[in-house]
Amino acid sequence: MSEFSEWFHNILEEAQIIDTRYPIKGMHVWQPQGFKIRKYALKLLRELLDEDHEEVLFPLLIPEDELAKEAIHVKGFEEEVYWVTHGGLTPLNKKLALRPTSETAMYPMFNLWVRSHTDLPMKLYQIVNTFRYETKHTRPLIRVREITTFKEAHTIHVDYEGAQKQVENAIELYSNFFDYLGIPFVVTRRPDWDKFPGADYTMAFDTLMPDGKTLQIGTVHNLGQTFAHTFDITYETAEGEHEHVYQTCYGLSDRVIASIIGIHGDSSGLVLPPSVAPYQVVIVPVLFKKGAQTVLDFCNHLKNMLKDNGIRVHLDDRDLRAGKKYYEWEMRGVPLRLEIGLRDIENKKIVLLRRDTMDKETFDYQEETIITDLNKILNGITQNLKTMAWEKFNSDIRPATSLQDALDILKEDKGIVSFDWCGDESCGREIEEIVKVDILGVSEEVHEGKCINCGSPAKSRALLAKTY
Ligand code: 5CA
Ligand code: ZN
Repeated sequence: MSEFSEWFHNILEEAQIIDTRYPIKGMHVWQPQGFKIRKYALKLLRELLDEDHEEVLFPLLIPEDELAKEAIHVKGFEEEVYWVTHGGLTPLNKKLALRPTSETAMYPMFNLWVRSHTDLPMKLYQIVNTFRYETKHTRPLIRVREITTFKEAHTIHVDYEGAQKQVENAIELYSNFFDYLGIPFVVTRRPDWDKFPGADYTMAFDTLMPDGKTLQIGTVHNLGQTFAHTFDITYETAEGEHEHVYQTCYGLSDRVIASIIGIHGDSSGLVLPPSVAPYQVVIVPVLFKKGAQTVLDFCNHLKNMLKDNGIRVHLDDRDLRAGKKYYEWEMRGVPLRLEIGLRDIENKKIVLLRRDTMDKETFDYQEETIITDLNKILNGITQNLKTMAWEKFNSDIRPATSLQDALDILKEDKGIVSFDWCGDESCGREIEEIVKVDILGVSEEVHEGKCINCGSPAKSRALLAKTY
């Protein structure tokens, strides 16, 4: 197990995020702390999606004939589908699939729902569990067989431009989401041989985990009219003609939580952005016999004030050594710790520890401004986490001018290698063969330069990395 992998497993257990001992491979239990992080991350995403999408909920089971309708799609998923074959003791006359994703659950209904051009665009999403019988090595939150938090959006448009525009909108929406969480990413267009089964093209978000491997944390697919033809989803134009729709879909998974934990965490444990921290502030009273009640009263008063102002706060008045409490809240990633003793109250001071920098400072306490002051610090933590993560990320993207160069970088420094590429599939596969890692995708067009492998004119800048 790599050092990071060991750290990751330990922290999931110690911080009570996920229990991996459930007796089915690739299926895990969300524990209370993990569930809260998940809940707040979902809240952020829902706020973004709800601006112009509507939430729906489809059944888990998909009839075999619907799943099989779209040939390319089913081919892509056939080895990963779990099947329900019986109802009790009775064999079902039609097998039912546990959704690996919901195109084939939703699109037969879209066929019924879409009538007129006035119904479009239609932008729907659901947050559900999906099941994939992954054959690659499973890892908690990163590669699971029950994706417990699959956020899938599906949109329908009258024309190709509408779908293409929506791909851009979705990229912007996900970029904002990852920005709130301080997760750095690159967006690339996946090579054709690596696109979503049934898509015209796939745009993917990748981040870097501390072990130097990239993690695909989201994808946006332009489905063109493939599924519209398969499921005969049509609308009536203003002129009374019937036309097939254009579609997109995009999704995120439990990997969002994996990247928050992996990217911001440090040797003392979790470091949580305030937006998803179960507790944003923890108050630890420093108690001695003398004045203990005064300190507790003050801490309670402060706690209630923070709570009334929407800050998630916890007062840790357990009868434990302060050091033990500090260790625990650091490990759990609480962004801000306030330590308050009798002397501090008398001097109108509090001691404040920032989890992101571990800086301790003594802070002037003023009843009138304490909320604004703390919110300012919390925002500062959010910003700083994002800045630190992006700095690290950017320094881990290195240009290569030859394949040997790429090999050296991948061996020594890991991370992402950028290079000029002709865009040709056979050349791309050759590159992957030689460097033994995947081409993530192409990031931007280039107008000069030669392909790193075959020497023909390069079309774009592409990225190579060892992936999860
Ligand atoms: N229907 C489309 C859009 S929702 C779809 O299924 N796309 S996907 O296959 O690319 O999955 C969306 C995202 O889920 C991926 O970008 C990846 O971040 C995540 N994901 C895929 N498989 C797993 C898995 N086994 N465990 C955790 N996350 C996964
Ligand atoms: Zn080439």
